[in-house]
Amino acid sequence: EFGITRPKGYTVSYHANPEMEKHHFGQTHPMKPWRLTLTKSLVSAYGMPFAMDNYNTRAATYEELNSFHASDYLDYLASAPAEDMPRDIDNPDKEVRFNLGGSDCPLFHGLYDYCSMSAGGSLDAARKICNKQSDIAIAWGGGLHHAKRSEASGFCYINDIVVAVLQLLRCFPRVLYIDIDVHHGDGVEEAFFSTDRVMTVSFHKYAPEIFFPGTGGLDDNGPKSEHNPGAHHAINVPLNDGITDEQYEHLFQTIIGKINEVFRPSAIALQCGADSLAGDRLGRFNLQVQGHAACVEFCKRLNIPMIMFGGGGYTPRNVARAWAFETSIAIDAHKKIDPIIPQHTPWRERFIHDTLFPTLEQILGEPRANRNTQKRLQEIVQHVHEQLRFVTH
Ligand code: V1S
Ligand code: CA
Ligand code: ZN
Repeated sequence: EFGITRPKGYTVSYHANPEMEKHHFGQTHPMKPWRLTLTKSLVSAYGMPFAMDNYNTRAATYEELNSFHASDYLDYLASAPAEDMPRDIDNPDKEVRFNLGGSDCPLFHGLYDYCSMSAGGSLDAARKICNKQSDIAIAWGGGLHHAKRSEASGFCYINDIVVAVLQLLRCFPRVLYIDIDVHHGDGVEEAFFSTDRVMTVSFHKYAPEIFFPGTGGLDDNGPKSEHNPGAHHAINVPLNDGITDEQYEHLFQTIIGKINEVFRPSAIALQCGADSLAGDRLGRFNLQVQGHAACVEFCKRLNIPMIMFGGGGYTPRNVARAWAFETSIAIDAHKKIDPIIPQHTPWRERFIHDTLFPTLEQILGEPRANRNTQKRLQEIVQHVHEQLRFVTH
């Protein structure tokens, strides 16, 4: 592992806070902040920190969160009692209004600290990109793409991505947001609906009514009014169960390659949700670490300043594999690292299989049926190309 050296000619920064990882959403809740600890343990076991600038992230301030979120929402988030505490008499009303305290977005101990640390990491990453101290900044504790201005949603309370992209917009004319989480990046899409300075692209499982959050159809490209500069700047790639590495990589490269030519982003915000991997507790796809990571590598090769965020990912061993390998891509060490997980990796037994790249059979037993036809994927590419004809600057 001592063969891992700093990449030549560019800088990568890694933003994490071990305090964040100690928070718990509750016994049965799928979101396990501990997956960040497992990721860091693998990144460290491979010696990758030697090749990066490592920052212990601070909590974002109220004012920073306020750049996107409403004050009444933040005030409530900061003061809301944990679920097992005595409730305030007028609060049930606010919990409903802000979608807090249900099973998806429980009020747990230290919630505000957890949220502000997640956003602090993403914001630090954005600042490093802005002031050119980093070319790639990694914030695996962020990527919480569902949170709205005044509403929690789908395990997300603070939209760290929106806060970070708003920071990028201070220094870059155009930002491309790409989302490979299995869920639709609805919160980020909605936040930038009315600007042509941000293009959002989400790849996701789409089945309204039965799969969360139910939005992100092929035809949903932003409000199409004559006066909306943001029209056509929301791109959605709705997919069915069981998509394979080969199909996904091809689709991703075709679509992102074309968007890069047309939109010419000056910075990229890449949400790397790992619930699109095969074997994820909530996911539906057949992606392996190789296919997921190929998307990251493709973005890296565009040579545009980039933030890599985390996001979903509910089978911690697979999340750690993907994000550790994607960290190695950022530092250009992926061809050098041994696929066998180092002997001295803490919690090594949690990985079950001792490789970074288990086979689909090892992950799943029986692979999930692939419900994506070539014909449908072609239609999606065709539709995206048509949308991009409207994009000029
Ligand atoms: N799919 C799914 C799912 N599972 C849960 C869940 C399960 C057990 C619990 F103890 C608590 C919650 N919730 C959901 C989804 C939300 C998925 C969020 C994904 C987040 C992300 O990866 O994109 C980014 C971090 N919620 C729902 O489907 C909503 C319900 C409609 C059904 C489930 N119940 C529990 C809540 C309402
Ligand atoms: Ca997505
Ligand atoms: Zn997700």
